[in-house]
Amino acid sequence: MAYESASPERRAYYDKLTPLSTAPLWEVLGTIVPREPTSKAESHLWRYDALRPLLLEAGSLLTAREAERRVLVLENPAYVGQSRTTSTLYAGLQLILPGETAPAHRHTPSALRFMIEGEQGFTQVGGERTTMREGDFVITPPWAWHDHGNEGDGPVIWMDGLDIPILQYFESVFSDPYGEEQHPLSRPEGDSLARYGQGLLPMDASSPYGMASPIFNYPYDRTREALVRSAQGAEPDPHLATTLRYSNPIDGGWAMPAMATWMTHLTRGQSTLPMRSTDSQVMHVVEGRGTVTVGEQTFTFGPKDVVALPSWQRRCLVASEDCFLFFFSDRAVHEKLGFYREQRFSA
Ligand code: GTQ
Repeated sequence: MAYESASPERRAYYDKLTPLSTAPLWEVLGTIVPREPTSKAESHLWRYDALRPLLLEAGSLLTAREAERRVLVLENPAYVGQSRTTSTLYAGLQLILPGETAPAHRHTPSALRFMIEGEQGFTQVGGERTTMREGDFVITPPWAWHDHGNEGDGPVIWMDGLDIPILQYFESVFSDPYGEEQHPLSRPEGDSLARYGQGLLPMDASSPYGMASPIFNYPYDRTREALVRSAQGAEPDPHLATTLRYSNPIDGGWAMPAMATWMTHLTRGQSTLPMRSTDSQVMHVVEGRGTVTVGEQTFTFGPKDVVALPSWQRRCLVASEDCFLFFFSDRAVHEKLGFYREQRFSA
């Protein structure tokens, strides 16, 4: 029970507070205002080779329509049953089989898709379709209608990242089924990228999606080339290696309102010095192999694996092959609310 170490007099006093829904701060002050963050979340690696067959098995158990979204949630072992990958972030692996569609709906949480397998999957967001290819980073802004499908002949698999736990904390999750399989299209494919994704902007540019970027597919071939060229052009940062963040072209900020996203490139043999930050992160291995150390634990990762990195644990990377690593984190919220902190170590 609570207050076990308190003296009998104090406990008798606390017993009078409890029925009045009142509590003594001095018993819990160190816990609710600690000297530094201690995340309850565990660092964890999900191995794609182990999950892929199970995801495909779900494909024979139920249709995408039946499931609405056929997803295996990557649940942090510290939060079983809570659909959380870190304390604030949700990640899952979604499967769409050939010819299937996942029906149109919208919700207040933002979603990102990071494409893992298949070249003929598509998502339709707010009236525009984009074909999703491996390595593409795709955004579903808050309250935008979206449906997904697969026009290829093999399975389509991607990682979903959502800020559901953040909105749950604020008790502000709403959702809305469209009622039909697909929301109508109002623009040709590629329209957003042409208008906003070429270093050019419409004269009176404002995002149709509020605080989310008007680019909703950042294609991997461009991102990869930008990283390779950046690595050739300058020495890597000791802590960040070669990292480029996905930005909203309208204001230069993060591409999504609550979730920060970036990609890190390390060449074979390269490593980073340890650092820690208050944001929790999810790392998806796009290409390459290596190790990631989080606090006391070191995980060996390979292509398509996913790793949860809790807040304020020292982390560093070692690449045994050329690596391209996608990250999303709650850093955008930390920065907007003014409590982002990080610390970089020299060894
Ligand atoms: O694709 O709309 O993994 O609404 C969780 C909730 C995916 C989606 C998820 C969702 C979606």
